[in-house]
Amino acid sequence: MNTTKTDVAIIGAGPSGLMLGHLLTQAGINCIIVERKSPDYVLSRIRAGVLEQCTLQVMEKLGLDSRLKAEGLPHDGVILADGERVIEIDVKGLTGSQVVVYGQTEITKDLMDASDSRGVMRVYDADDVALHNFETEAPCVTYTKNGEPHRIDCRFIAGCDGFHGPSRKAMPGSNTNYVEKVYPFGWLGVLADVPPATHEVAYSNHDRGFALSSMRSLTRSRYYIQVGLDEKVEDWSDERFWDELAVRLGPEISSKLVTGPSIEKSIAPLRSFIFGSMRHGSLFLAGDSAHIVPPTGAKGLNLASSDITYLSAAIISYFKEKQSDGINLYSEKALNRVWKSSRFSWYLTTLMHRFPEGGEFDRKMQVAELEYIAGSKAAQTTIAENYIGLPL
Ligand code: RFL
Ligand code: PHB
Repeated sequence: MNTTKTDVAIIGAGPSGLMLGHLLTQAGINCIIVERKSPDYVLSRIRAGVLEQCTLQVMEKLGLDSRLKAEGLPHDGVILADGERVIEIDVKGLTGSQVVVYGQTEITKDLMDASDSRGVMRVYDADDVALHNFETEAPCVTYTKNGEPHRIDCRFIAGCDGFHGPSRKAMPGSNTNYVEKVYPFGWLGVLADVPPATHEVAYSNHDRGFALSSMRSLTRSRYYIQVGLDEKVEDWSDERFWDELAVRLGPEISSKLVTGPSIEKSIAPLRSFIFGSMRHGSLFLAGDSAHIVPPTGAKGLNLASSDITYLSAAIISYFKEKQSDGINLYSEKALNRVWKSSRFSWYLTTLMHRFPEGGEFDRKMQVAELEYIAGSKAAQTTIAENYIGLPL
């Protein structure tokens, strides 16, 4: 057995694990990130695109925001539509703040590219990662690499290993201590090198179902449509996707729709999941390992950033100032924000999708609510302040 000692063993090299690894290393705290996949695989996952201030602040604190500042596209508004009407919400005017469109893949790349020069230790292609003794103050993480067994002894373990990783599964009550809502549909997403139809992100609730217009750059678009859980990607040719999208976005937005060959196409199910506790002894959960939100509202990556902001401060204060308040309050503080973001994601999901069991009454309520939002500054302000992200 090859044994190493460090302060914090971090499981998972997605955005949560990399942000935490960088913040701890910057503060002079030793850590090692252990990742199951290869660097190329991690970078090939197409996911989030809308960044709140809390994510921007992490990158700024690390001094890794030069590309983000140069290439990220600030968005001053967001659009809600119902297939006919287009409601433009002036997010900047109502809140004084903005979101920035910059792919999660780019954030991950920026963090990965700076890891070696900053001494952020990472192990990729680690198999059989397992957590031990985290009820004590001397936990450890074991894994195998190229068939060789390894062990990392540490003071804390940070479970940043996403929804399917081993950290939450190792927690007591992993099968019972959670609250979940599974939605009866998924999102079929397409990435294409065509100019976006809207500059602002547009969420549309058409009679035929939900559609979303988003972008990664001025020449790369990201679109989604709501599909049934039994749908298969193979059944959606590019042509069928573009036709359906155009109808659901409505005539005004789709008049600016430019189509082209897809470069990625996949279906993601929608669910909300919140685990009851983000700490047990020396083990902390952060990001998707502790909670999942449906993508409506773009909160997932941003919640990972707020978790990491709280967790890094707590761990730094523990090592540097010998203070335990931060680690003791971490779970409560992080979950407080998670619930509020989950509420907004649920609200927007409920408002903007067609539910198979929903009858005419539900549809009329959605239309009435959109009508109300269109005419109410108070309603638009509520949406805007949630969209830019609630304060930390
Ligand atoms: P990740 O990104 O899943 O990373 C977890 C890492 O842990 C590794 N891992 C393991 N490592 C070692 N041993 C094991 N046994 C392991 N098991 C797993 C994994 O390989 C992986 O590298 O979680 P993290 O870091 O917490 O980050 C969370 C975000 O990725 C996620 O919340 C967002 O992508 C959600 N999301 C969005 N969030 C936003 O803020 N804005 C958006 O616009 C947005 N759009 C989206 C999204 C997620 C989507 N999908 C497909 C889930 C759009 C989509 C379609
Ligand atoms: C995206 O650009 O991928 C995106 C935008 C807004 C969302 C979800 C995903 O709510």
